Amino acid sequence: PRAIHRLDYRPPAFLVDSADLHFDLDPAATVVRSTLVLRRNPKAEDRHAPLRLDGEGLTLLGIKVDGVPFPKTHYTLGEDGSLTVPNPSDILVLETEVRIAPEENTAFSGLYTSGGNFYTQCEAEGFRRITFFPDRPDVMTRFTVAITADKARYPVLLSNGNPAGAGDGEGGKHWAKWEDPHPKPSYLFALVAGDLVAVSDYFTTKSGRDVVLNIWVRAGDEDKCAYAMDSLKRSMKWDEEVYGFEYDLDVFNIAAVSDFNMGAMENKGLNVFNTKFVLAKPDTATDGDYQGVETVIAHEYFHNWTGNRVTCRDWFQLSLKEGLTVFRDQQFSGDQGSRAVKRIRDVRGLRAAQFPEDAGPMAHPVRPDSYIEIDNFYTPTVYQKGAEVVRLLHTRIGAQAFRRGMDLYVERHDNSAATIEDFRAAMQDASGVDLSAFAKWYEQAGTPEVTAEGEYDEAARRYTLTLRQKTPPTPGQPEKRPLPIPVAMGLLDAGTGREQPTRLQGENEARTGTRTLMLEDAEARFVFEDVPAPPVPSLLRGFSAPVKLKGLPLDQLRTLAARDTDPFTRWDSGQQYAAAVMLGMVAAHRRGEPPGFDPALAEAVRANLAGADADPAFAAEALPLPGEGFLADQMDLADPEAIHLVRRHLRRRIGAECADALRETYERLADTGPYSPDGASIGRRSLRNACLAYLAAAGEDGMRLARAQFDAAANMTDVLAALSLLAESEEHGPAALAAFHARWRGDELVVDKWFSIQAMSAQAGTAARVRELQRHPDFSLRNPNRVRSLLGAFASGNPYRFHNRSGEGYALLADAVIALDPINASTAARLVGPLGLWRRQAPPLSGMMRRELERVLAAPNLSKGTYEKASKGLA
Ligand code: DPP
Ligand code: ZN
Repeated sequence: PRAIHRLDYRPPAFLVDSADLHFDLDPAATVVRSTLVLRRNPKAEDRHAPLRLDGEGLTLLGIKVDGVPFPKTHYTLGEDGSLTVPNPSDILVLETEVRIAPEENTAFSGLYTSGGNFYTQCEAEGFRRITFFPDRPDVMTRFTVAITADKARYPVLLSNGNPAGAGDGEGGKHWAKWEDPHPKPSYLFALVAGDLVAVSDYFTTKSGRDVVLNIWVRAGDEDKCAYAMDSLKRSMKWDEEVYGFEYDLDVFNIAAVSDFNMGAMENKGLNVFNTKFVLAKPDTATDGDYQGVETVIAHEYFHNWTGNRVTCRDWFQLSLKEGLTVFRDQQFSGDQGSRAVKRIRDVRGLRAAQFPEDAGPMAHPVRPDSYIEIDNFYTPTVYQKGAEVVRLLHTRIGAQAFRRGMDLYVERHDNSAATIEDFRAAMQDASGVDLSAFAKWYEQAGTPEVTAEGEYDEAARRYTLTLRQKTPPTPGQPEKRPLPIPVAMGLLDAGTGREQPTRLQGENEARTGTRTLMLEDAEARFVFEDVPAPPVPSLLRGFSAPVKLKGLPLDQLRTLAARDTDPFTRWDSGQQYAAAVMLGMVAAHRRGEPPGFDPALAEAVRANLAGADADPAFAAEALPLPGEGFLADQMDLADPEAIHLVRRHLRRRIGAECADALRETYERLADTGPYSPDGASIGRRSLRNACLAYLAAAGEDGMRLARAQFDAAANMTDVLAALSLLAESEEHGPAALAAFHARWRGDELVVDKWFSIQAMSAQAGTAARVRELQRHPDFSLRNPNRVRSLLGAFASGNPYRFHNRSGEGYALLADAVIALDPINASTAARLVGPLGLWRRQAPPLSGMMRRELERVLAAPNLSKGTYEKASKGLA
């Protein structure tokens, strides 16, 4: 397989002024007729370039140019499936008729069937599996779509844009026509057809237009759409208020499908969603699911302006739309509830997924330089780190200038395909701030490490803070340059813990509250005057940059955890303190010494519970110990077993020492009244379940409490929290799991949870159990949600048992990847990721992982996506 390079970008030879598509739908043989009005691109470099249209797996039935059948001698069909016209005229009308087989499409890219209905997924390169087209995002076209299908089997016929007619045809068929007035790239094309029902509502835009909102689901799921609809309306309102972005069609359709490779897709006017991010009701969906629905609905809606109206020139610019849109959905979710708690959760996610990626074999810049399979680059780096980089710009120029920059960006690039440079230029021009140094954040992979050193001069009442940065090498980038790093900070008085005003040398007046220092070079010194006593620096408030802050002394972390004015730093300092203690215990364990116990950890839990009423959601974030992945990430070589044992030991010990306070909080927060997914209620449930987890870790009393909660709870959040604890118990686990399955076997999203809980169990037999579960009648490799719920959860969510000394965890993952690759390559390529991180493990684990990766690479006819992941993992 060949790599595509960013610097090889050339403008397209031809543009498509309009595309008229006609679909005659049939699961086994759908016929697609396309009429393209093509025109040579005045900006193309080669004025005589051939016309090349992408295609993949299409059976060509007919072809005409300017209304006349086109002889075979005038075009060629390439081995890759493409169609080339070597000597086209500068303007031509190309008509093609092709046949495809949607029911055989198990890759869920292009047009496919699921549960008897038709759906599409075209990002990034699925449209070429539907018809011949220049399938690249910088070709923006006006589409009209006509769909013909059997009326009884496919009563609903949807595509992008506005409805433009419908009627009955012959032989029990009917048709519908859709017109999208906005030019768009082919990756935003969508078609949905089948037996679906709509939950409908409307939204009045700021200029007074009524937009019809429909969520299309299978009959029986109508009662699970309310939260998605509510989230959609709030998103539409928020985008008008915060960015001035108004919706631009008469109808906004969302269709939910249970076979979907990703979370959701922002197709113009017709979003297609994984059911996981639409369907929610209290007895089947957890608080986390509700938050996922809100976030993803907002994210896809926000793409209407950042992604659709202004799209990406090429796929190397993917973060232009994804980083920006994640940033926008994070702002939105923060505005719906607690900004601090939202920030904590987002940073937790970044550290869990993006930091390891940035330290592994697939490390790549936010704007990558090359790829073999673009599907492999829908990554935490492009999305989450991309959002952090947008946040850096926002922090640097301020909210008002950022808004002016967005206005300018859209004014300049509406209805066109832009680059990351274009975005930065708009922000720079609107703010008047030179942002050129920030380009490096898009170009350089790896997570910078920042260290701080403070020096207090008592006589001069002067405090000197030295900040240093260093980014470790990543594949293909051995040398790293310093990046501009905004460090939001303040100084606390070490004695009282109170925040001090700060005056930097050269400033006339002291400032109160958080200020931002810019670390632009490898090292910078900041001298603070009038500092009456040695201070405790509070650094990286609000996580002002996606870096690792290292080496703060334990006593300072404790002061910050107890006293800092910034909630993020308070939370993070507590986690960093616990992590440092736990890593010390891991080292002791490896030396064969007893683990010991730091009473400060129990004190912190008690203090947290005592103050929990002020902000239960924050307390719920602060209560649990840092996760196993976070700890592993801070070791030169991970030791998943030692980490797990230390963490389990501590949970048990804290659970026992703080039992009274935990129990008291648990009982005080008992849920009364109907379920509500608002932030405060979620916070109370999270805190209560965090207490329960400690109590259950401490022993049988807690387990009985979990059993009672499992039996009595009326919402899935509480049921599942209890079940995950019971599943760790040989006594309670089997009965609870069986009862859960019997109750929910008809609900596929809940059955996914049943698989995940077992995959994430710390019990000794888990790897064998995961193998066995692949033969369960409810398991199927063909459903991506099911694959993720069992195999993804095991490999990414259960480091202890995935890294079983026997190696059986690795072998079962490799087997699954090899079996899945011919069915659904893009999901297989995602699944292989954890094996690529073998360098993080010590022998003999690393060698076993490597051998499984080699076995994957040796599989015949490997897809290019899985090849890319496996080969880069071994390189
Ligand atoms: N573009 C989708 C998203 O919204 C994923 N393909 O992230
Ligand atoms: Zn997106």
